[in-house]
Amino acid sequence: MKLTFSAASPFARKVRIAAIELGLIDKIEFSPVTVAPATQNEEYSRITPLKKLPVLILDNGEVILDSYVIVEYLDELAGGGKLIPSSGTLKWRVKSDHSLLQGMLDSMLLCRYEGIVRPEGLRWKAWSDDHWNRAWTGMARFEHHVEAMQARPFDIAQIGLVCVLGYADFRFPDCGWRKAYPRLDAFHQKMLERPSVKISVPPAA
Ligand SMILES: N[C@@H](CCC(=O)N[C@@H](CS)C(=O)NCC(=O)O)C(=O)O
Repeated sequence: MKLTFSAASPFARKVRIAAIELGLIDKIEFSPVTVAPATQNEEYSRITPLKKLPVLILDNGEVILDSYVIVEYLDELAGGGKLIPSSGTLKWRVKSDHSLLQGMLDSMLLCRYEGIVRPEGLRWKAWSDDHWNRAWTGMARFEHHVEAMQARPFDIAQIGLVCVLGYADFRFPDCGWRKAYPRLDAFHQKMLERPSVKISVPPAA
């Protein structure tokens, strides 16, 4: 199978960490792709009309998207219930935590695009402030229950949180999340002890 990939993408990082944790990394070929809003990539649009990465292209040509569904697919391939609990209260807690983190990442990415891709005269500060605030208040939510989260077996929500914090370091290095959220800082430090997390830290911007 092939994964469309960029080392800068927090969504692709999530899949990479999951694949390492599930012991499937050697079965995946990484295929570098460059995508950005307002830039055409016709070849990639034929693979996924959304023109977003990552997608997983199976050996039979079927395409699996998006990052959560890819992790779900890999989890099932590895026997099921490994990174996404298969039933009960924990399943819904983990999925719900992950949805919040996914939304936070979407908002952070929009802030990045607003600051880098959108022409200066067209930027809308109130809009990007609103999106940044969603990510920031999301971090506050996790600051309050990160210890309970960490007590669970390693799961997709913990991976999502690692990717949010890593992306904050990578694209918003002056945002001050470590000072504002010391428990998240401790969580992040601890997570960096995992080879899957450490090896996937985004390259220096
Ligand atoms: N919901 C998607 C989001 C993927 C996503 O937004 N990827 C970014 C790269 S980090 C992208 O492809 N952006 C290109 C664009 O929006 O034009 C997922 O979880 O896979």
